[in-house]
Amino acid sequence: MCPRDLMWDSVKVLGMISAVATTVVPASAQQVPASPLAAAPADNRYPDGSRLQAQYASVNQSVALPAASAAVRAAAAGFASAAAVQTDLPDGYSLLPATASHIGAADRQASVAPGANPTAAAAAATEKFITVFPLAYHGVPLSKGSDYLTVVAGDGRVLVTRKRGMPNTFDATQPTVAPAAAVQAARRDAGAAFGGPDPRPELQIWVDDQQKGNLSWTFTLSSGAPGDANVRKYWVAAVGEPRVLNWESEVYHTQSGIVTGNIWATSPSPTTANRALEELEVSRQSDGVTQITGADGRYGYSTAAPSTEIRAKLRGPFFVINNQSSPSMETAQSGPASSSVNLNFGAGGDDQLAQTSAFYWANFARDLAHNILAPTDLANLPVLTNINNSCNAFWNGSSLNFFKAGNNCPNTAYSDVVMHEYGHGIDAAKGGIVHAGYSEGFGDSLAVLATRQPCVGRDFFGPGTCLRPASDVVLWPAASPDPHVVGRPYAGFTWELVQQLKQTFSDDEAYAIAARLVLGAAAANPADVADAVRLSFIVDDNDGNLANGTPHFRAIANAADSRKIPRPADPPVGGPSVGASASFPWTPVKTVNANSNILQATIHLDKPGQVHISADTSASSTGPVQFESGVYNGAQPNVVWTDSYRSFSLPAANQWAAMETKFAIDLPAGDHTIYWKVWIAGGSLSLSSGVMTIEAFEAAGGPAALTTVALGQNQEPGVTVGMSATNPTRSPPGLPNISLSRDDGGRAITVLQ
Ligand SMILES: [Ca+2]
Ligand SMILES: [Zn+2]
Repeated sequence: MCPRDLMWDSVKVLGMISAVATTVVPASAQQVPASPLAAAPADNRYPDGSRLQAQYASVNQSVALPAASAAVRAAAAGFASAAAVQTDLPDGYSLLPATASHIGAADRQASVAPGANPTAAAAAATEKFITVFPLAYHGVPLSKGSDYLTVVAGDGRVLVTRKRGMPNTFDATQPTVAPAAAVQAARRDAGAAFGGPDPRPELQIWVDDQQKGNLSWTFTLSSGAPGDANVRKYWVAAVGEPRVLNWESEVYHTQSGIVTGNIWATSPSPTTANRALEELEVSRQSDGVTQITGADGRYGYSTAAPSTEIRAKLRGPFFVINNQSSPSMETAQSGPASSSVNLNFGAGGDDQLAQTSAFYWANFARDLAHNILAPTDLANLPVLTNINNSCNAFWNGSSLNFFKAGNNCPNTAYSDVVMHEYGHGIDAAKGGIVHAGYSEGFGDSLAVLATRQPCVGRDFFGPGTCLRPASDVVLWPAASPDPHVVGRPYAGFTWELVQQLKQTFSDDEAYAIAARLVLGAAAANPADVADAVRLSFIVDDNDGNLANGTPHFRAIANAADSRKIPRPADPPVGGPSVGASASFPWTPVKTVNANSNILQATIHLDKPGQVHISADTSASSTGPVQFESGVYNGAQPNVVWTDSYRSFSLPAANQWAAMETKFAIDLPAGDHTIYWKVWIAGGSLSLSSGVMTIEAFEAAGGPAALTTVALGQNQEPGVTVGMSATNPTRSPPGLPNISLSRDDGGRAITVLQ
């Protein structure tokens, strides 16, 4: 007999004993043990079978059991006893199929007939076949607990039968309440914590305390979150009003609690955060049974045990901390089953915080990527912390490895770095690392998506420093022997993708969509950075046709364009266009001698659109002068959209310069007043007739289409350009200082000072 069968047998024996005890001992005389359920929260309710009337009988009847294997004999015992008791059933009742449990004797050879020798006879006396038949009334199953028990000895004698929970009256066998109405009633009763997916109601007869049969819809409501303890089974009347007849908690806990730990929330620092630790294995000292914590750090045992100790290491189904500088952290807490036994990894100092932080952030990364990881992908991954080295971390094909602090670098077992290294692990698990640059960029992307900020490697070279900001504009293809540099346009793409999506979606939605697109591409094993971007369009597509766009085409396209990564062409524009214009005549001559808005026109957009703006005139002066021009949808005279910014000079008096700007930008729905600006100091311009035309087109490929990232004039691929307004470019005398910034909508603007 295999161990599994032994387990099964012992469970059945226990069940048998308790069933007998409830009827033999009068309820008033029962000793009430300290039940582990006694401390169950008030909003849990557990079934109480004692409300059902049971009738035991001794039957002097034998059934024929074949000389065969235990399984065959058990089936025969069930079948034969069913036939024997069927005649005993009241009108309308029927037995539903059941499987007999075989207890109390070793399995026997098929060739040995029962009673053939003394050993076999002794075995037959203790051997029993126990069958619990569920019941139906006119084809409708009765709720659990209403059943018919037969106990058959190994020699074929029917020892005991028990009829339980068999009503004499029934309210109906045909429902008049719709299943959806029953679910609605239960949802009202259960509240928001059970607002998970819609259940599939089934008809059952609920037997109430008065032993009356009530036709009901039964189903389970839950929060829908895995590992969540909010699960209830409902019975709702299926005739008359859909009232709740009964509900029960379906989650059973004995020992339960939360596992937490102190971690570095960002980079290593003396200030720590206490967080729940998910996917961590706890072990119960009394029986060695283990449980895994859920997303909120909760664990709960479903089998009873006495007051005992709960122990945990920083290990679970996905990650196993293997500390290199000292024994790996452990914690333990003793407590009774009736109260929460909470464990805390109270880490202090680099040595311990590296362990808790690596564990926390590795599971965070796993969670972020769970949609593309099979349960066996990267399971039981060793995480080596406090390796006696400094300023680096690595993925080695089968483990994550983090170094101690030293040489002015922090301990590397912190969020950004853990994300980056696990990114290599995901890349390896999804078809292998086929492009080193993409792999580095994907690791950085994962860090951006997890930490929701652009710096990968915060405080790496000291407080306030950043190893690799994804907000840097590093253009594709970043030619470098260092794959970390080659990957930078991809991290930039991911960062910009989030910024683009945030124009239309909430932060949570934007990060969720970006994660889906970036991780979906990773699952498809990209050949390189450009392939990964292309795959994000494919992941986003909803009709197998990239040529007509994808739901988030505009955002992905703008993100790709921001780093000049090749991408599928814009879909053709099918939508309407609108236009607006404004002009001034050649006479009287328009004169400008200070920073001014020289024309304005308003355009109304029903929906986000791409706006093309063209403005031109001719300018002359009475002496040498330099001036700037541009357009913007705000009146402040010193701000223009960066791509509209133009510089001009008139080297001598009475010459003419063509002064023009042509520009395109995506703008959100609404009214936009576009101002044409001139910035001049120390001179005067005379303008011939001028015109500004504005045309807007329905944005191709869906909404969100907003910013284009500004690129400096001298920018080369692979060169980083600071985008900070606090970093003004000092211009030659006579020209304004200009700086690059972003307006409230995230669009690139140039500020003249
Ligand atoms: Ca499509
Ligand atoms: Zn790397």
